[in-house]
Amino acid sequence: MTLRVGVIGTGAIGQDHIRRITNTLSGAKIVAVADVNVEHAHAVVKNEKIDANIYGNGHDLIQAAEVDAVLVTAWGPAHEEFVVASIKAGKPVFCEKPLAPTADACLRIVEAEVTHGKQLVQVGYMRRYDEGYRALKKVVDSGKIGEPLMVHCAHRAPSVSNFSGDMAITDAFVHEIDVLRWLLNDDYVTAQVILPRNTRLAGKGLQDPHIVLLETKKGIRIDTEIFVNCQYGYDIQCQIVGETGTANLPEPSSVLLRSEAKLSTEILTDWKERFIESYDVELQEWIHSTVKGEMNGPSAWDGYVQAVTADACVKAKQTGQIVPISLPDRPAFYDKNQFYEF
Ligand code: NAI
Ligand code: NAD
Ligand code: ISE
Repeated sequence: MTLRVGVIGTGAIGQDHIRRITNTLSGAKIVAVADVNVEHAHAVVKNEKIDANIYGNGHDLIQAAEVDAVLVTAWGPAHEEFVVASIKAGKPVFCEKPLAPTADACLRIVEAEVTHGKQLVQVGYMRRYDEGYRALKKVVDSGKIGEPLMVHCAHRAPSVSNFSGDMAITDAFVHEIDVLRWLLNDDYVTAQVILPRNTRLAGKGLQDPHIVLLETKKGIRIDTEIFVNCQYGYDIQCQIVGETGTANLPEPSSVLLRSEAKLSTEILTDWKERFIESYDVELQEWIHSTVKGEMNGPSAWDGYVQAVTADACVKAKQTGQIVPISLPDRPAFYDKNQFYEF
């Protein structure tokens, strides 16, 4: 069976996902696209040479008979209405991160899914599908470095033209929030944010970098530098310090170059390239499991936990305080795929 997918939001990542489903992956085809900017949707369909119906409204796409499953790649504030409408229509929905910009909105999605009674939502946290993170998780789970005690991370991007407010936390750091709780099989209990000297290269009124300190239920301490105008590259670092050793996220493979009296390796500059294989694996697994009627990836509950944690980080930044993070009990509905082992 070929999964017939409708895409809502034909911006940067929407186009990327359309391309990978059309040209790289198997088992699915794009049959419909929608964007608030309809001309843009027309241009994407034309440029990508796909045979897809174009809708001016995401809700019409969700209701369309030719659409089996929905891919939401609109900007964050539009996610909730489309995810909830997909659930109500009984259609599987892959939603790009963040599931929604606020914890309340994520909780409404969780409630809609639990009420519907079948898991239909997957959130686009692709780092769980990254070969490097999966290798790191294997090492941690094997006990080779003993119990994890501390984690040191960095999330660096060369520059971000579209960031405002606290998006360094709510748009970029959310990837660490998700992947670290998966990696450690743990949840967070407190957040603290330290603001270093500001770079002169941040946008007007924006803080950059940030240091975020998270504490987990097991007492693991995580420090992350988020530096989204670092200029030199898109550089994701993660080191786990355990009782008997340390484990580092592997660097992306790169040619070791001896030239012009230098020994060097390239540093990637674009997030699309850094995690290109993870996006492919993530969507391929989503296609396969959706066709089988299963849902195995990051769930709406994971999206909710990420949003609660991000809210606490933003509050910690605003107040300078250590902010407690409290979550309601996870509905049993989500037990099956909690930290699903790949
Ligand atoms: P974008 O701004 O390039 O594209 C968003 C598109 O959605 C635009 O074409 C816009 O017109 C459309 N749109 C917005 N509201 C809409 C609505 N109500 N109905 C229909 N279309 C609507 O944004 P980008 O960078 O593609 O990001 C989209 C989503 O993907 C965001 O949630 C972002 O966080 C996520 N993302 C995830 C990444 C990842 O690594 N997983 C990387 C980049 C983005
Ligand atoms: P973008 O601005 O390039 O594209 C967003 C698109 O959505 C635009 O074309 C816009 O017109 C459209 N849109 C907005 N509201 C809409 C609506 N109500 N109905 C239909 N279309 C609507 O943004 P982007 O960079 O593609 O990011 C989109 C989403 O993907 C965001 O949630 C972002 O966080 C996420 N994202 C995830 C990753 C990742 O690594 N997983 C990377 C980039 C972006
Ligand atoms: C973007 O929205 C993403 O999700 C990328 O993966 C992230 O690392 C980048 O900094 C964000 O802008």
